[in-house]
Amino acid sequence: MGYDIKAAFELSKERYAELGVDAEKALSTLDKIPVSLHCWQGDDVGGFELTEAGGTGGGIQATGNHPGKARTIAELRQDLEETMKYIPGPLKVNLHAIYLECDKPVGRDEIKPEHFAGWVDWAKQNSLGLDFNGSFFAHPKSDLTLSSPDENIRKFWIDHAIASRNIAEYFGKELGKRCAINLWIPDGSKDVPADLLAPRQRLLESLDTIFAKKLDESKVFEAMECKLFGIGSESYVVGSHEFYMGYAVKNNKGLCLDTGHFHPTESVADKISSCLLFVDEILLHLSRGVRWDSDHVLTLTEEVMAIGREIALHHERMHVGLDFFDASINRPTAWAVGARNARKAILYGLLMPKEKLAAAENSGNFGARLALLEESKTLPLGAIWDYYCLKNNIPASNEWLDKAMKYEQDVLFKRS
Ligand code: RNT
Ligand code: ZN
Repeated sequence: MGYDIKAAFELSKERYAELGVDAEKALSTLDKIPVSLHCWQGDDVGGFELTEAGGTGGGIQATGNHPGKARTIAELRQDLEETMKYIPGPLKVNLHAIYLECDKPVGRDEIKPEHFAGWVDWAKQNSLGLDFNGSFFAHPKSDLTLSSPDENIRKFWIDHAIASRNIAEYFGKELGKRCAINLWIPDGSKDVPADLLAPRQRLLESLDTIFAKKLDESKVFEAMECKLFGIGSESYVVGSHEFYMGYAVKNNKGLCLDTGHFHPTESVADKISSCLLFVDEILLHLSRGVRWDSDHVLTLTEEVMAIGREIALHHERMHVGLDFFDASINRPTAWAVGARNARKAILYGLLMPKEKLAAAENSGNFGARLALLEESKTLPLGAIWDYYCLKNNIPASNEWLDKAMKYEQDVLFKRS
């Protein structure tokens, strides 16, 4: 007889129950927390614009040339559909403006809902919500964008941002699922600028113009994403954490926290509770920083598990997205590993022995608190996870990988 996932779950459920944790309840909560799959892992952030071909720029290069990347939107959707067979629980798909469908070149300042109608149809067929991002990189005008001293360039990107908001609203209306729209710009400088203030003042004015028209907040959630540094913006980033935190608080907007965008010893898990005291909602870009790169595939680190605990507590005010791009390995595998880890981390959070921890803390017994936290790391999370996969008809453990490898042979390697 093979390994019995259901029997292992029943035993493990008891183990959690001893600590006052209801594993069934954790799974039903997990079913309410969507994870947004970022379309750009499928084609190394290339997009399908008919103009402006070239690298991504802005310090977000995907490195590697593993064969089989999606060459068309049809292939990208096919790969997403395959990947979604490996990930249990509700998903959304996060699009960038450069993933539009068009038969002739369309300026970024002229993109319209009609260029994304195919995505909406596809999302409807697959019961998915869609998220959105304006694309401010990989363009001849994207040296400085919303902070550019050149008024025409600034206007071009303001128009792009406004056009992107209209598309987000269209997604929210059409799909009946709120669309999270995020704004990230690559603006910064390699060396120390003489004037740190002026670009930020211009970005502030640009944002005020972009957000002048209010959108229906039941359809759209709007966030802005900071970064500590990028390749080519090592010394100065216009949209810093303080900039967007201030802007979001003052203007009632959302924040996007990308886990690769801070100093390596800063904890995004720790930031969440503070930010949520001052902004209504947070979007997460789950990513793995490795030295100077901020976009490795998400692994199940202690920091990601700590973020899972925060999501478990605040999921009604959080949007969970992924943001990494690895061109050196099988792309659906990268997606699935990252998405499964995001969900495992949330499950870990939902399975924390919260009441026992609180009791230890409230009685001042910090030794017990430490012991409980450490013991909870080796509770049978894997058995609960396997059962969650089984319940959702998703292959557990290495079985999904066999499927991914077969898909690679049968489909991806046949692409030239
Ligand atoms: C870049 C930001 C941004 C992008 C994507 C493509 O540093 O993280 O979110 O990765 O929008
Ligand atoms: Zn990001």
